Amino acid sequence: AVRIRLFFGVAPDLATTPAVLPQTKAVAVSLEETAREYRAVAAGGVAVAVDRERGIFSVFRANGETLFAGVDLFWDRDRSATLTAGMDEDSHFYGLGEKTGFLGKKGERYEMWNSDVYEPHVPDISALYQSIPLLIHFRSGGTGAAYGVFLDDPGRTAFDMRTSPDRYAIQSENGNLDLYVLEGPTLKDVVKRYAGLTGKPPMPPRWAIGYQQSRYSYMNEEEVLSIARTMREKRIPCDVIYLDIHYMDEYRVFTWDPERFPDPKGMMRQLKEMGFRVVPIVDPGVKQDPKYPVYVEGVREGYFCKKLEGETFIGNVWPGPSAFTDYTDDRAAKWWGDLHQFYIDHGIEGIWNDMNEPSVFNTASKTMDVDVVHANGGNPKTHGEWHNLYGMLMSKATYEGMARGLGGERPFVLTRAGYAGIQRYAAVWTGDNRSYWEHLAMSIPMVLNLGLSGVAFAGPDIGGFSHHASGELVARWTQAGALFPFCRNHSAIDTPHQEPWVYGERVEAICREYLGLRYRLMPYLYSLFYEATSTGLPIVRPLLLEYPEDANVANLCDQFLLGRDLLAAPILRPGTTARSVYLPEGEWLDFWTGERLEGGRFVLAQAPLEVMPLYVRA
Ligand code: MIG
Repeated sequence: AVRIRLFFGVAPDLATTPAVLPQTKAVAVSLEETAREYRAVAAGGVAVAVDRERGIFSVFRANGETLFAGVDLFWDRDRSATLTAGMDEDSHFYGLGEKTGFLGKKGERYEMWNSDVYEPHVPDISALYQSIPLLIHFRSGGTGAAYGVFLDDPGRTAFDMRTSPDRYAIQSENGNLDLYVLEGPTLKDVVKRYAGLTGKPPMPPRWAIGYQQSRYSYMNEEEVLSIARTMREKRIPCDVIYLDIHYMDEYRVFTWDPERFPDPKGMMRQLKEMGFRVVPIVDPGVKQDPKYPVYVEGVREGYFCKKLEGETFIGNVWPGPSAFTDYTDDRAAKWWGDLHQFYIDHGIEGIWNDMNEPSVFNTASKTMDVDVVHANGGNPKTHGEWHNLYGMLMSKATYEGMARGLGGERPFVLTRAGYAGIQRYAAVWTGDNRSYWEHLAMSIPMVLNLGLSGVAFAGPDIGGFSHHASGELVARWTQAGALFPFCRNHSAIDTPHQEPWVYGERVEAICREYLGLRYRLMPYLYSLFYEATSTGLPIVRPLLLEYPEDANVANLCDQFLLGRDLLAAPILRPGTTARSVYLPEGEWLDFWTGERLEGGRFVLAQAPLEVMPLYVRA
């Protein structure tokens, strides 16, 4: 990779953001100067040429092939910056983390600004909860060369592959062009190089790879225990039950509601006997309450975010007016992490971070004011500059605090918001989707692009969060979701319950069978998680990643690979009992019947409600 820093006027802070791991390998670079350009050539690696007059740059491979072909570079009066680079009809774009739409991002424009989007996630929504400013440019045909551009700017940025037919644009509102070009040559190499830059996921505890059941909210001890017992009675394999915001005392984090959960230790003991883990939600907002020790200590020690003029930033969230920890301050982050001893003392080993964009109810921006200052160890940043890092640094503090308290056991953290590098600390779920067939279909490209963007451990709310799910939708979504890296059914308050048994015996049996399949595949899944920790490659993959030369798969995202060897083709529409499936070159076996099928063609798969078409590479 090569890092390129472009700035207007005063030289900026050259430190990297916390997204990038310290790089230790020294590389010899030779510099050449001609009348037109400066040229830097890394031994055996890439070369960068900078136009002396216009500042425009291009990046080349050692063999002279052009990767990033700079076209234009300018700053507006408001100091926002735009950089454009060449593309053509063979160009395809991937990555960008958690975005709406299909696998291929050509013809789209997206922004990076972590946002709590309760409205339906439709193609018009340009920013969701995660911001991963990694764009992968892949050219089909010919050499099939791929490279990545990572814009390490945690402020508001945009990627525009729509407006012009022959160039794409990268924009930064803060004018902060801190770019890394990742040279490939293959797509897999880009993904691996990006992992070398921003990190690989740690191995999760095995239970976190199991099926997980959630609800906003299981309202009290009795309800939690009855869900657990029903799972066991009905032999639905399940490892985890979630506690949403009602477990807390008036939404104060690190507390229990004394009426709903009068005996949390007793409840935890019973759940443990039945083999369940419990993952409680922890939001960043700390209730402003002079009788609440967490708030008082945070104010006294100066751990909360402050406005430029010095007063604590207070925003309304579930607990009412609340303060927000400044996770860029190491002391504050350590304090927050250590507070989790409260949960560890109850036998809890996993934490669910929500609302950490951060989402704020009463500000016009729906988030923290952009003039809040993050201390960042004496190198302060405004919230406008570092907004997209807030959620990741919360999950980092949580992960590290849990690791300190768990004495060698692997912690599990689930997060809604994140930035490049989030994979080092947390799994990601894709937020408030809906019980729409369209959202089942969209969950596949979303998880696939998250995987290409470093986040291997991801998944949607199976069955959909808001709106009412039909049994047929829950059956189909569970079939697909059983093979997603993160596998959790979750539903919103005021929607009908969505556990596998609420739609009658047929749907229940289908859920049992497919969640059972997940557990039968556990050695394979576990190995894929291990592979992700060592290479950074995703667990579920677009066919494109394994068959980049196959023109049929460039935007194929109604089917996916689990690792290299299993191909799933879920049903994504109601009342559908057959579908076409593309089998890539080679021989494939129908997982259910053992029938041998020649690849490199479309086949018609029969798929009654009990069947999700599934194939094994011969
Ligand atoms: O304002 O904690 O995305 O999963 O159930 C809503 C309640 C807050 C949003 C999360 C959702 C969770 C809900 N939360």
